[in-house]
Amino acid sequence: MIQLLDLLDRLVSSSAEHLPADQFTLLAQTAKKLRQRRAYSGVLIGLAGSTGSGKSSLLNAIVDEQVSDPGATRPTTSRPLVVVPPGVASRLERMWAELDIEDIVQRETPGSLVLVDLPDVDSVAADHRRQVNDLLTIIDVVVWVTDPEKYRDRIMHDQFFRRLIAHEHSYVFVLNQVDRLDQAELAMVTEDLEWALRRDGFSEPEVVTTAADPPAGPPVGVEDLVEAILAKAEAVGSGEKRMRTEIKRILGTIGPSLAPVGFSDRWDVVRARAAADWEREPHAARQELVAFIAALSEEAPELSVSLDVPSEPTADIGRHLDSTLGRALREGLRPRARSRALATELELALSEEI
Ligand SMILES: Nc1nc2c(ncn2[C@@H]2O[C@H](COP(=O)(O)OP(=O)(O)O)[C@@H](O)[C@H]2O)c(=O)[nH]1
Ligand SMILES: [Mg+2]
Repeated sequence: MIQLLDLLDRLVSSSAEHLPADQFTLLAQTAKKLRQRRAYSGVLIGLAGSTGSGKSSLLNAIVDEQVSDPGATRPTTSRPLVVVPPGVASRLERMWAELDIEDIVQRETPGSLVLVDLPDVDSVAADHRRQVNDLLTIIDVVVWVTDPEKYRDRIMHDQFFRRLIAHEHSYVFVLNQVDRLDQAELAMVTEDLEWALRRDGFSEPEVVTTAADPPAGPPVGVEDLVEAILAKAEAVGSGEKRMRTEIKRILGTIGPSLAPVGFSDRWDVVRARAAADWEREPHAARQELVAFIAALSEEAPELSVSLDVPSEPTADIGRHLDSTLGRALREGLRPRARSRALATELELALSEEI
């Protein structure tokens, strides 16, 4: 397990130079998260959504106790609160400190899951949004809570949902406060929400309907929600299995950017042709080299090599090209090759039995 994390860290270092920015961020986040999470093998559940949708009420209903202040006393919940089963609390302390989480409550939870009541995502403070985004990257299963008014909020769809589809399998969507809808409205709103999520890119959005804190009677739908959460937690798996799955997933994401471009063979051909053309048709030879650089740069965008060849006829142009352009291109492709070797090593380690 430590070996996997070390390899992953080395891959992060080597790929900073050449991976596209979004892929690099994802890779670095994954590595950081797995390091932060290594002391705790269980599954982290986060409740996310906008102010007043019912996150805190749902958390209370799930643990069957008032652990999180409902809206009336804390109109916008700006600080995350975690509910941790006593048995694992000490193992998580360091992680909470790293994440700046101070509100920690020890309670038994269904399936001994760790539950995080996230700050409201519609908070005006950029700091809160950033904290939600940071937390979302370390959470395994996100329970996204919405209500009959806010479910079509464009900010939620544009700023969060669209960007989250990379992790689509780890989401449970909750339509809360369904006590405020009649049967016909409930069917319509649920369908509408599912449609909007599909449009965002979720292929099979799972929507659970609840009333966490209805004006009369006990909560509705909370058992179904707990069941849905436990099923997702089971699918994510715990400990090393979860870590392996995440590493496989990130390797799959960055894989295409590490593909070899077959430089040596192609270079031999291009260089030989340019050298042959050099004296008779220097212009054509140049064009050939420029086209080759362009084609390579398309496949390996990290390359920033321009053509620098003598304008005067040169003896032994083949060797000259090798020691100038050829060397620059080979150097430019080296970080990718190093990352590819590390990715291969990781894949090998992952294929071994645990
Ligand atoms: N009618 C109704 N009100 C609810 C329900 N769930 C929560 N509320 C109320 O909505 C308000 C906001 O709830 P809260 O849990 O604090 O939302 P949060 O901001 O997402 O944490 C509170 O006054 C709750 O009592 C529900 O299912 N039905
Ligand atoms: Mg709240």
